[in-house]
Amino acid sequence: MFDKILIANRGEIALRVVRACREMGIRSVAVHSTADSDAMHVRMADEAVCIGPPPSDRSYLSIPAIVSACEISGAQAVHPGYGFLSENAKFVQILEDHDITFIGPTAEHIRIMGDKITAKETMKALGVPCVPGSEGGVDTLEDARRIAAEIGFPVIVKATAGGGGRGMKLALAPEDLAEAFQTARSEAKACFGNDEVYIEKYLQKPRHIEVQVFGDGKGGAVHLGERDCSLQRRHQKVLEEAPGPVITPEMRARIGKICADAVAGIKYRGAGTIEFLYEDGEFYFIEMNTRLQVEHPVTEAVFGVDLVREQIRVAEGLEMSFTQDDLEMHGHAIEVRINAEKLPDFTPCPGTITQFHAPGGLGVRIDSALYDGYRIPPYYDSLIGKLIVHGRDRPEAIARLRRALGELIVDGVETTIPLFEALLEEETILTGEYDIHWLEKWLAEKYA
Ligand code: MV4
Repeated sequence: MFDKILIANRGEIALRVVRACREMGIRSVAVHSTADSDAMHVRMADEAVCIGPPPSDRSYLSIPAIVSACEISGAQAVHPGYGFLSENAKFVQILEDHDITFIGPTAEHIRIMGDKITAKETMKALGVPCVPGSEGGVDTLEDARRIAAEIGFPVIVKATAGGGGRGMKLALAPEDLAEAFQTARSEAKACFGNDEVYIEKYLQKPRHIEVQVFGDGKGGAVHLGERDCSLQRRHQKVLEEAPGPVITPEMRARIGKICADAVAGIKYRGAGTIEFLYEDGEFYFIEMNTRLQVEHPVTEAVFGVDLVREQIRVAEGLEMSFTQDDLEMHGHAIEVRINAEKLPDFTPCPGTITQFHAPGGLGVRIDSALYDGYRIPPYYDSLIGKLIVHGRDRPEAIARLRRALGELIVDGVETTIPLFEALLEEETILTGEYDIHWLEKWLAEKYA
């Protein structure tokens, strides 16, 4: 049993992990940059270690600084949260070399899923439906033309080292292919030091549906349904919900079993997310994330489980505390991301919080590291909190979200709160009939 866990992160997710540790009777160690000395995660953890100056590459991304903090504090394990070092295979390898447990999957699984071609080949071999496209990488324009002709236009050229929307080029018609292919390759080389690309059929109006999976690392795995994360701006999620408004129980059971069997097949350990594009009743795998995600609370709400607690359990070699048969989905949950950003351009807006009031009541959860007088540093991500609501059905969750947004006060900086108030007036949001392009189109019209 771990008696001390170091949290290699900051903000609301660091606090989220502190809370799970405390409930499990495990001591928590916060790490922080000099910009975060007064941060809530530092105050709430049992101990704190300063790991460097404000820039992330010298603090939260510094492997030597974090390994040293483990040695100083005597932490036996590291929870990486999301972002930062959470999907860094080298970090996991180095922790292993120091006999420190990484709370997450193996370095090998992170490596496989980090290379998008290998991820897709692995998933395809495990029976997961994928977007039609090239078998592996495409080296020449000649091959690109042949494959594109086979699958039909439009096609998308993606960097194997990309992901999350980075390193993609669209070719609507044959005459666009040469440029898409060449630019994708040269940008991939410049951005990732790896020019390998692959080609897929471009789906024109899909939804982004992701399946939450969880493995025990010994060949046991479950799924915890899906989240619809189609509401994005520039590949940043804005609002997420579970279950997906258009996913039936039969579809959930079918794709869920495919995903659980796939991760069981590779003896995956911990939390993972299998991302799909969903169009005309079909799921198409695009990527797998090997971390806990920002939006995990909507899954926790509808399944009533603590995913961080389970991550810690399986990292210790314990069994998961539930089986697939134990898991029952209840009601509907919605998360909105509160960012310190100024609309309509979403410009980051660091500054001092002059007043913070969190909403409460039945079915309302706030994950935030804010407090009155908190100074948001300019160095990090602009996410300052998440509001998660849960209701017996989608209309009840929406009513609760509207009510909770009315109670929420974040003064001193501009935030995305007004965006959600406006979205809740939209028929498309109320019916749930949006796709991945709806939000950007709506923003362009509204703020034209
Ligand atoms: C696609 C696609 C259409 N067809 N792949 C963007 C992020 C990365 N995870 C994959 N992405 C896409 N891949 C094919 N074959 C459209 C997107 C995409 C997108 C996906 C999910 C959510 C928002 C998006 C916004 C633009 C493009």
